[in-house]
Amino acid sequence: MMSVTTQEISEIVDWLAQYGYQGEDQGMIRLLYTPEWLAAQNALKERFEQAGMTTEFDAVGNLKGTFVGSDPAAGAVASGSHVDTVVNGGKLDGALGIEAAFLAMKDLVATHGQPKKSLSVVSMAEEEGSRFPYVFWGSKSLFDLEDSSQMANVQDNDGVKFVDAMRSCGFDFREGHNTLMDGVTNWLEFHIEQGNTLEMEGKQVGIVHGIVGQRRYDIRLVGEANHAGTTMMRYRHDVVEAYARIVSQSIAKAKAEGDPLVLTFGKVEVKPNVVNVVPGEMTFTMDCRHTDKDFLVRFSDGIVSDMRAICKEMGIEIEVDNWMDEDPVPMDDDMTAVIQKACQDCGLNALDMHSGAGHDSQIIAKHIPSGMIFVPSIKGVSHNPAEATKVEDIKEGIDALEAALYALAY
Ligand code: HGY
Ligand code: MN
Ligand code: MN
Repeated sequence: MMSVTTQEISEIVDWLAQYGYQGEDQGMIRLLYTPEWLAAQNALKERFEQAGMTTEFDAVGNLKGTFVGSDPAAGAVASGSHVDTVVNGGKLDGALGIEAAFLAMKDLVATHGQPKKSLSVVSMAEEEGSRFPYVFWGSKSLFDLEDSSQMANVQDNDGVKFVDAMRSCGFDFREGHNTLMDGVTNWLEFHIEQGNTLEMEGKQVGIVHGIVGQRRYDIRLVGEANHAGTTMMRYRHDVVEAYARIVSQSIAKAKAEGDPLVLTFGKVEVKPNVVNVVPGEMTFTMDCRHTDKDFLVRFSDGIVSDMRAICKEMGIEIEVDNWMDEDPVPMDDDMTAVIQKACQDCGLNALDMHSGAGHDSQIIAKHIPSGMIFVPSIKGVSHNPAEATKVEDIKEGIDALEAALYALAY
């Protein structure tokens, strides 16, 4: 067993990356319901079928490929991740989880024949929230949790409506129960760590015991656009000054709290964004994460009230939209034990750790016993064209994935 080769890994990573790769500097852009997204899903479907899998799309565009098991009553073991990327991301975030599951399952069937439980690889439609302000659209749809009423008027930065983009790819809102994950008894997600802990600790794989909670916000400030030359400083309602005070004060508070709290102001748009105009309006985002739910709520609520106080003092209006609020989620103990034994059997030195990144598994784990395997990210870099993992590390991780899938499905 364990004969997935580094050549197979390199080939499939570059093969799937062709759908949305923008070159070395721009990296990957494969956003939900874009032509490159659809091409990737259809190419995966074809590749799954060529390998002897049955395939199925659900209403919104989640794809599943299955090696059918000998005992239909025994259910299925599923593994996979999300096919969408961030803007200017890497080739591995999400995609590698789909590729690793496919290669591991294909090798298991080639080595051991038909499994008792079916083996299913899932290519989730969307996880990042990079095109539309909604995350986990794919995994939430699997469990009838997606809120389609929230999407009716949602559009991307170019004004393309979510509904139109979805229907242009031949998909639509779900009607009734989503059956794609019916009968799945165990879930495993293989993912790059996206941090530098494994590299710093000299470990080959990470066994994830829990995923952080995260809260994401869109914030809008309205001050007063004015002449940069004639408006004295004391008469200004300058939204960028307010933003600068908010960000520096909030980041200082986050640093004072220390790990594992993280706080990010990742996106900012200023209007009119002109050199000689005092900025009158702006929107920006905030992303706050922690492993402890109560602390996350307390800290992030505190930051929002600080924002309001600064804006009140400066005579600036503020609107806060907390559009994402996901709890920290533990992985299943039995699944973690299966992964630990698989790593031991493969002679890998594993690290028990939490995930600072959000993953589909934090949605799936609430419905199906779930576990995650991490492989190291070189220099901890991710969400960046330079995102990379040594192919030998990926192979060792897939060995552990394969051993875990064998223990669960044969
Ligand atoms: O943002 C995240 O944590 C994930 O990569 N979507
Ligand atoms: Mn990501
Ligand atoms: Mn991811």
